[in-house]
Amino acid sequence: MITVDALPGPFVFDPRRAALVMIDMQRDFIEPGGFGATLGNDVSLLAPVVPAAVELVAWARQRGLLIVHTKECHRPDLADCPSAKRSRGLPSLRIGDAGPMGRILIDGEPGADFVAALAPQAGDIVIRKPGKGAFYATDLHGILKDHSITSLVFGGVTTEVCVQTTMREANDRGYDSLLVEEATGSYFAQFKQAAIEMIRAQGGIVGWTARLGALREA
Ligand code: C5J
Repeated sequence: MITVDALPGPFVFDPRRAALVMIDMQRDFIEPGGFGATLGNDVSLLAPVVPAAVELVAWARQRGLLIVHTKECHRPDLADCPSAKRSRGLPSLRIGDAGPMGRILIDGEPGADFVAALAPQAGDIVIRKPGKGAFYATDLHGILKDHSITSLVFGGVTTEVCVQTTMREANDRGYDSLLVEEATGSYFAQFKQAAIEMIRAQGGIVGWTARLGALREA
């Protein structure tokens, strides 16, 4: 068993029954010209997440955790993109429009791919998801069950949108979840902080949070 010094208390898990879920570390969210930028966000704010996420993936590989990478993306024909999602707000480009990294948030386009430092390796699981939560309209729960996974370690972007949504979905499905603070990020520092506090409040109502250093020492 591995014990991580976490909040609101120790996070104890069996690495053979744990998976790292790295949420949406895609060029569309982290690099200029993608989905995040079209919404008016300063994507450079997410740059520090990349080296921390790389360290978290290496940590998880070394301990034998199953590695899962999710990507928020849609079919080229947009059949899995609700019109409410596509039409919302005033982005400079909408989902499916052609941008500097190909069509925005479309599976197979360069922008929807993972940042180079976090490219999946052989044996990793890749989940394509049309929603914010990684359990919605995907095979994730079945795959985790097939691997007898009961504990999840999370990193990725953005903290208060796809990461928190997926942690809440995981919580309702019976998983124990830990969010690693440096390995997640938001375009809004205050939303990241609020999400971290919401997750671990009330005795860990959604799960646990820990610093990367605590995992190194675990
Ligand atoms: C967003 C995500 N923020 N991956 N997606 O739209 O958090």
